[in-house]
Amino acid sequence: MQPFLSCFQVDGSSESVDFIGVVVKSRTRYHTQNKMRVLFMVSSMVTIATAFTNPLGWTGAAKTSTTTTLHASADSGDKKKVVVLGGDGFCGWPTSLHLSDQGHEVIIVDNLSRRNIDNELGCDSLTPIQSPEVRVQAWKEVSGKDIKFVNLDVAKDYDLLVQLLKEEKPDSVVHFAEQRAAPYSMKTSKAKRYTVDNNVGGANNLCCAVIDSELDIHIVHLGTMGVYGYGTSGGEIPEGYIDVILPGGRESTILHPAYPGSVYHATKCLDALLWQFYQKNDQLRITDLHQGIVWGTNTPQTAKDERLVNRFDYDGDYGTVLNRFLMQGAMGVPLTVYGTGGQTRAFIHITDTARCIEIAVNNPPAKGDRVEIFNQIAETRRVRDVAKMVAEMTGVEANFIPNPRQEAAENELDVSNKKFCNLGLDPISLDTGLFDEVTEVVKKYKSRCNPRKILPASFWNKKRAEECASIDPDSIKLEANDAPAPAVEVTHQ
Ligand code: NAD
Ligand code: USQ
Repeated sequence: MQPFLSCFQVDGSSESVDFIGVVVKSRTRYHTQNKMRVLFMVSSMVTIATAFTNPLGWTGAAKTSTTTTLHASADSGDKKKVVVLGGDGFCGWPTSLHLSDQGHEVIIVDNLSRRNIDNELGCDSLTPIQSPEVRVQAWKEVSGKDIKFVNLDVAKDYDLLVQLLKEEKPDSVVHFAEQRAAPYSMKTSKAKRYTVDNNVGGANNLCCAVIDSELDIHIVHLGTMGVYGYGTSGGEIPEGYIDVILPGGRESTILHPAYPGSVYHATKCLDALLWQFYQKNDQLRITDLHQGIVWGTNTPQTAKDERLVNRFDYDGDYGTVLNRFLMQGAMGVPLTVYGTGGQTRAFIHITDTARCIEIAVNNPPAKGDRVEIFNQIAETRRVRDVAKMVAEMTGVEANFIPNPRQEAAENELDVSNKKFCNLGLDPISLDTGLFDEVTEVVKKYKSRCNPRKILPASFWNKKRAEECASIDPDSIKLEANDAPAPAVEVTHQ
């Protein structure tokens, strides 16, 4: 059998995928969840709450605990201790609050690199996010629940990571702590190298740390739909694995071929191989969530107090398409549709992100099971159709600008999300009613917007940069009277 990563070839610029000697036999082999696993748990916990900041740097009440967990798996209803790596970020913060709200014990780990990248880019969240210390204090006041915060670099502070796991003995580690913007990952050689070092190094460190801790910790990783790529795949994309007939008629089940569209997406493909290896070699229990584009701002928990507000990225590097369109519509700026807008992508609301993580935490694979893979999406939509929805709602025009990305101009996307639905998720769909929540947030904080940051600022290659030379960041101006800003040059591809 050929190595997994060489199971495809790229047909020049057409972005089609051609499997070499691999015939897709059936699109989905549903890996049945054993939802009724018997649970045996003997837990002894010694908790010493102290008011100091410990050597790992967390704030709030520090705890030393010893927990002996004798069960291999658990179903819903079981309260867990969860370390959330990247818990200060857009997905990590609301997920941490949701888990805490549901009665799980949460420890956030974050090195605040995302806030530092904002400084580097001269940008900021549209919403005024508070420091981690203020955030956890506000949550304590609102909910009565403690969340610890640990400032640690998952990709660099290996010994501290092992120490944290040994001391806290979590049931699960949810891993959000990666550089997640495709445009930023394509910005410069420095950004490409940082993205690979940070993301792949962090994933490898986490596996090594779980092994060194000698604890049976379930890893839940945030992957991406982009691992499958956006060449039209000719059918429904299954959840992680496909059944194939190899040359010679041999039947096999393999990881879906990887087809990344950016350095960032490539790191998620590399992560996926690491999960496969460490599961096989060390029987680590791992769930990889192939998530679509997250939209929305607040969740029921972050909406409880202004100090809990979630971050909102609107800039050309970190802002994602639907939230950008909603922000542009609310500000009267023409919507920045790249190319023809024929790109079809998967979407999920931020509230469902948090719900999915809890479902994954509550349903770990058994020891020895293959890596569990879920497609974490609600639905798929074409970018120009999303633009049309927002344009109709706001009265702002869609502006088709040259595409800064090397990607298929048009693609179909049909994705299975049966596993989460079978485990109880009733996903929120794109709904103009919910768009209001985002536009209200945008209007509230519009004075914080820097219009120079709205247009794309990272280009996939020299050709794309040349094609985008007409894009002038100064062409977007937010008038005091809210008049729509002048459109940038329109180019249809
Ligand atoms: P984010 O950048 O807002 O949050 C990531 C957090 O991780 C940040 O707070 C950052 O400071 C932290 N971090 C990064 N590297 C770290 C390191 N080495 N050590 C400690 N902390 C580190 O991103 P997000 O939108 O919340 O995404 C979270 C995860 O979900 C990412 O892995 C991303 O790939 C995945 N994801 C996001 C989306 C989306 O639309 N936002 C969609 C699919 C998947
Ligand atoms: N796009 C526009 N106009 C914009 C911004 C984007 O037309 O103003 C287009 C892009 O060209 C692309 C599509 O919209 O075709 C999606 O772009 P995006 O920035 O919303 O999403 P992407 O770069 O794929 O990355 C985001 C997250 C990433 C996550 C991924 C999930 O930043 O962390 O992994 O969504 S997925 O796309 O399903 O792989």
